[in-house]
Amino acid sequence: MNTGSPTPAVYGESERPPRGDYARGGQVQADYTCPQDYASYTDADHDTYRRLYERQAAQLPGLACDAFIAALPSLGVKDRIPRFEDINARLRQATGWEIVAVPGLIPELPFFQLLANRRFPVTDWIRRPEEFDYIVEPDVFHDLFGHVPMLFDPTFADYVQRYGEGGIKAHHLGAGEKLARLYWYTVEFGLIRQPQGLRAYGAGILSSVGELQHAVRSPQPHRLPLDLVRTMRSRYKIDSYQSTYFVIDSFDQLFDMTAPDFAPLYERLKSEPDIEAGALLPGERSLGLG
Ligand code: HBI
Ligand code: FE
Repeated sequence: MNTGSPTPAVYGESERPPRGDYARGGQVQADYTCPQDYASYTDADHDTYRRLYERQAAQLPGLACDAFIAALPSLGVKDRIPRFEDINARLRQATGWEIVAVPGLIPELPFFQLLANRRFPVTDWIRRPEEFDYIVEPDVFHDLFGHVPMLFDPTFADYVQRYGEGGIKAHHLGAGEKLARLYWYTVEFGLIRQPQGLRAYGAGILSSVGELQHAVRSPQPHRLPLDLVRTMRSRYKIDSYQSTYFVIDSFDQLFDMTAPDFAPLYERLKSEPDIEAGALLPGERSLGLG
């Protein structure tokens, strides 16, 4: 496919055009997947990955959830960017998921369709050295390190597939933006209460150098029990740490709460106003730490 001027529905409310080469000499398919352009990685790119991995892996204990820590070694090599096919050999066996390369952010519907088919889109390019600490758009480090270990957890993996199926329906009902907020507050920025305390399972937290401490330990942000309507009403910021996180008790809870048809929820949401990022409703109280 040749998408000269792609207009993906970008993460959150960003109006920048997405980065990444969506033409690639005709290598990008209609579903936005493409071969991982492994030959284009420079030594500096591999070094960026190695340093990001090392720094992030060092701060996981006590902050990342058990499922994430257990599966991280399944990514394989840590001193260079892994080949997606090598990860797929293990991932297919574990949960039947596979990762597929994409040139960057893709539109909502093809994104949902890939998830519904247990194919997780992974951006193949890596950030520039000057973006080492922070990048707004997902790159290969965010997508691989942040997302892929959780896809080795069978219940979480089923949740993401179910999310994709729900996304296709939401898209056709005009509710894609509302449902995207559920993705944001779970898959990207979710917290889980484990017996030992609060831990992160969201990829945006787990791949961020500063947000891991902020999300799990700082007294600053609000932490609320996950509620479908509350999350789907909640706006979010894409260029700062989150000011509100939603907490689950188990991945079974996440899977079970997304079993019902969401169509009645979308109807209800039409008469419930959006909530600004970080705002609390009357009567809401933040959960304690720990
Ligand atoms: N594309 N590559 C990529 N990665 C995403 O996480 C992504 C996307 N397109 C759309 C999208 N996310 C959103 O609509 C989700 O937040 C639901
Ligand atoms: Fe992400």
